[in-house]
Amino acid sequence: MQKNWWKEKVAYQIYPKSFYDTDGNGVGDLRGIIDKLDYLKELGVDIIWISPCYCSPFADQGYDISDYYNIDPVFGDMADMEELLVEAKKRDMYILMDLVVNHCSDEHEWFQKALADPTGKYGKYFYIEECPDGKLPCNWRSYFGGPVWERIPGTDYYYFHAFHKKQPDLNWENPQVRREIYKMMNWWLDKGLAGFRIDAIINIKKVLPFKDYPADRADGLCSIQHMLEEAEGVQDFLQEMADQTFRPHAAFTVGEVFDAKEEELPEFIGEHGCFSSMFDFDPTIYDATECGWYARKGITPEEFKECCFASQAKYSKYGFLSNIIENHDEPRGVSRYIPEGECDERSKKLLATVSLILRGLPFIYQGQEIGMENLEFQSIDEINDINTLDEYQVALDAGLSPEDALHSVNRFSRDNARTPVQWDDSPNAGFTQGTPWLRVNPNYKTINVAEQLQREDSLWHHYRKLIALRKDPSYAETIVYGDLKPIWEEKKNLMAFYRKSKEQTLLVVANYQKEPQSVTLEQVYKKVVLNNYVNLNTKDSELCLEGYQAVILEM
Ligand code: TEU
Repeated sequence: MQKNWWKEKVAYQIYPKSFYDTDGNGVGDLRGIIDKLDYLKELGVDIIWISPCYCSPFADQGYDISDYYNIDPVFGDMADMEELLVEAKKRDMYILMDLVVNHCSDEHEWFQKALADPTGKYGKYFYIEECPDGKLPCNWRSYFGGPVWERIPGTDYYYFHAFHKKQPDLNWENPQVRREIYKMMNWWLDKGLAGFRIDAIINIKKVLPFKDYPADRADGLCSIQHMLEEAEGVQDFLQEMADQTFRPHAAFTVGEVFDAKEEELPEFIGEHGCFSSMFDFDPTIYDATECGWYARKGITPEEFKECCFASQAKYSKYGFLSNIIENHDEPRGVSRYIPEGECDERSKKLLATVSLILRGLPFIYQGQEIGMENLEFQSIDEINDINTLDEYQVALDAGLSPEDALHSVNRFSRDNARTPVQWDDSPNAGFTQGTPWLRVNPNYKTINVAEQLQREDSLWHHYRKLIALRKDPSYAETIVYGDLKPIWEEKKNLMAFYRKSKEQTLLVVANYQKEPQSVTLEQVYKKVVLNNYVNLNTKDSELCLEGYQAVILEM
């Protein structure tokens, strides 16, 4: 395995709207990130990915960009961004921005010009088709509901949007569009960015000409998935992008790549891959269905374990994964991967242990380090996220009562992860002096950063120790570059694996249930490296683990 500086680091995702508000407008800001850099440094974070903070009308919370070269005033200005880059550098930290180039906002200048002249130069920046008889060019369903086509008012022209209608797709087949995008990326990299997280990137390649696939719901539309499976040639664009931008800057990049086929992995993350790394989404999509969120059944500890081990086996042959248990599009990891009613600090520490010691680069999502949980939204009016609002409608259309529909979408709502970070137990969890843009989880009185910082045995300190272990010269080689080998896979609710380097073997054993469970070690251990419980009960070679106990042993 090739060594790279970034493999030895730990990354952290900031969703700026909900991180820390310094000006009292109820929305987090760049100065808030600057204020918290020392906090993140203390935790052990090196790489920070900031979700979009460019100018945006916020139809999709900033994933609809109207000006790639400016900061939205709600977050501050370019001087703040420049200061953030300088302050991060002083602390040996690296800033990644979110690269959202499958689409822009309908309020972007390019699209405004396209609207004014659909067949002109800027019309060709997008996918615009004339449909005089109103028959759409294809029957694909947009990710946020309804057809991917939207009529340009007062004309017979329709434009394509894979996501919301305020997110028109950029036409990557047009070399001029690609040049504009690379120019913008280089402009940012020259400013001192370490790299990018790359949004929804598989979608840039379309099967053309547009055509129908069999409908998969009563709306007569089909999932875009069918098209993505057939599309070929995304690598031509991505390799060109890497040559023109990332490679000359030696940038670090992590791709949001869903459902890559195994044979494509070398092109994504191999030695000559277009990206440094990509996220492992296999556990997050494990129970996804074509019907919608309401029909998802959730994931058990056994299934989570199988998923993690399968990903490790699949990706590790080709490159270095980025591991997550949550992000801004997912429910909170502790609410999803710990069975209902069993979520407490010990089980949260177990989840932290198994996910941070897997092979790959850990990305911690803001608030994960204190175990922030899902929020049970009381009414659909409390939901801001367009994805959730659409899935609520899908559930109603499928015949669920409003209560059941709300409950079913609550479990997967993207707003679960977007509630403000709980800094302390003062009003609004210390996130803002104003009115927070999204409801604060009322459990902030007990789950907050201030309380966990001062308590040595808190989840926060457990994360700090796990991160420190990854960097400790006595263990780093094994944890970062070592092989991963599962053991006792057949034992129910036990997640255990070896991490091995030439010189060293570590064993992670996690009892993923509330009842105690025992295992017989294959060899004696030298040392308990980390334990989420006060002691470790051993009888000869037998380990007797308490419910949700997780240990790391040096063999
Ligand atoms: O997400 C891409 C994506 O495929 C999402 O539709 C994802 O499947 C969904 O959010 C899960 O519920 C990226 C961003 O991460 C997301 O926040 C944006 O909404 C989306 O792109 C459009 O830019």
